[in-house]
Amino acid sequence: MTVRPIITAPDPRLKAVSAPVETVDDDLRALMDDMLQSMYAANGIGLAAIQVGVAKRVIVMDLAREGETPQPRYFVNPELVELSPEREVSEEGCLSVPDQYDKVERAARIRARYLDYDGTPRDIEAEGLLAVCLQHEMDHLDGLLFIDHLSKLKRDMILRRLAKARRQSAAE
Ligand code: GNR
Ligand code: NI
Repeated sequence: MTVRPIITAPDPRLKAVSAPVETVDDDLRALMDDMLQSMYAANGIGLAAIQVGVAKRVIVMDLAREGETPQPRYFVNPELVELSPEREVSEEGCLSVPDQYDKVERAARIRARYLDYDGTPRDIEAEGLLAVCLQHEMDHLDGLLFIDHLSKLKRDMILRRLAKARRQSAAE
């Protein structure tokens, strides 16, 4: 297993629309294993394949808190089946927009279909953090970041802060 570097904005690869996976085989499971390790190494709770430069519709996630038993989840070719009309605002961050946070409004509850680690079709109903994270990750599969849900003013401010932080860490 390998920890892969995570791509950060404004890398144009993050805007790619990822392609559906044809078969869940050992090669894909090796990618999912690498993604999970990369996510843990970066202290994230979710990761989409495009964040490590692979344009496939694959997501890994673990919402267990530090000290709790790990609870890895894998979603291949996820599709939203239902979105609640009720919406909820929560604070989001993204490993591809490091150290920047803002409030995003999304559906409070969702239903989704996907293939699991073994390629078995599954259905999931989600609310709370799981619903937020799934919608955030599924956005990545369509080339969207959480900052794309903000006003242009806020988005540009975050991108400027990111560029500045990068300049400063490069100068050290
Ligand atoms: O680690 C992450 N935390 C997080 C917090 C609130 C809402 C969404 C997320 S996902 C993010 C990891 C990431 O960038 N996944 O794409
Ligand atoms: Ni993200």
